[in-house]
Amino acid sequence: MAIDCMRSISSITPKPHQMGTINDQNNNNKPFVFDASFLNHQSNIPDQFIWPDGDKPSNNIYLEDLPVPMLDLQGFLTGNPEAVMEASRVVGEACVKHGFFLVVNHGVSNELVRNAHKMMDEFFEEPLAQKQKAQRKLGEHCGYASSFTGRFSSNLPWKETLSFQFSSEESCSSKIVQDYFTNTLGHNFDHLGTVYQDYCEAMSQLSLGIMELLGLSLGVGRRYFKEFFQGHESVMRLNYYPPCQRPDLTLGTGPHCDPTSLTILHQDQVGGLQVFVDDKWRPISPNFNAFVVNIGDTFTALSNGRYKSCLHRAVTNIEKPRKSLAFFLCPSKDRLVKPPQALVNDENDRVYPDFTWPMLLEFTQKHYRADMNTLNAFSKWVQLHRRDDQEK
Ligand SMILES: O=C(O)CCC(=O)C(=O)O
Repeated sequence: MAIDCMRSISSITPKPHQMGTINDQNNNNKPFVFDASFLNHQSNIPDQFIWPDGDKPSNNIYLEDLPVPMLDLQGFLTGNPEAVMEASRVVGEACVKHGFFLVVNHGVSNELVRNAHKMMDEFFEEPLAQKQKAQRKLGEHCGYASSFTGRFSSNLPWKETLSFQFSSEESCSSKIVQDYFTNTLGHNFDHLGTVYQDYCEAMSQLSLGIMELLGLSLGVGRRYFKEFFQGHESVMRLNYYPPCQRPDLTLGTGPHCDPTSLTILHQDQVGGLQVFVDDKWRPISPNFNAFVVNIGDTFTALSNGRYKSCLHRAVTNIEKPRKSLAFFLCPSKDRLVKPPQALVNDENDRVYPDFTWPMLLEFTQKHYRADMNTLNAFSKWVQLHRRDDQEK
């Protein structure tokens, strides 16, 4: 989850010669916008979207797909004890290696997934003014955003996103997503709210099931992490990547590890997700029947460093728009993130300090652009602040 933070639209300062290149509407000192309908025909890519040589997709020799294990959840969902143990073994092995695996027979209806993609087309094909009704506000991480509404002015991602909160807290889970769509976009978008409410509920259930397997695989029991994430306050993000005439220069999502706990991603049939393993970028090809699941930094901390949160990115392509649906599981805001005692012993010292999810979120929003070192940088930052506080 590359979490961008709003500063102000005017803080982006493109060179004067680029103004018309980015968007002709901008000539009269209007704020810059990522106008996909204009940009996707441009072969003259604005500098802000051109990544340094080391990150350019053209500089990577592509190998075949990353061999990620395919986890069949049928036996787990029907309560077959042998299948549960086998599933937890597969998950554990993947998480020690790179933290990525696929799940199939997951119990989420194909129709719901198809509708969730269809609703993305409806939203992102709306005129900009309509999408901007959900504009992400200063300091917030939910809402409609494009590259030019983030806090960065270089290495910008070639995409638009809509992010919203989901809570499994009994008191507010009933219609949090539906209410968000109605309140920000109006009643014409009620049907999107209904679909994404159902989708988030399905993701919540699936992620808690995966937490059971993660608990078993780490030897702390099936209930430990499931209970830890009860009442979770998670984020759903719709990623919309317009075609780009220079996919060799740009990235749809820059390289990052997710600071969150667990990500469940569904990509459409276009392809673009890549994971950095053994010093190489390796694609994970689309599979409509599968969700791509990966460990985030917060779970790395919960596992006392045993399970990896791995660098990944999304590349662009010249022909078709690409869509992905990302559900980011996060602990509720007052939960202390610390590994279970069973994972800390004489051979395994504590690796990361105690923290809460809002602290890490704030760090990635205000102080640090998420990359492969976020968790280490955050740990140092926490320790430094705690030392300062003690010395006061
Ligand atoms: O679209 C993708 O394949 C990856 C998206 C992603 O990494 C993110 O939203 O953080």
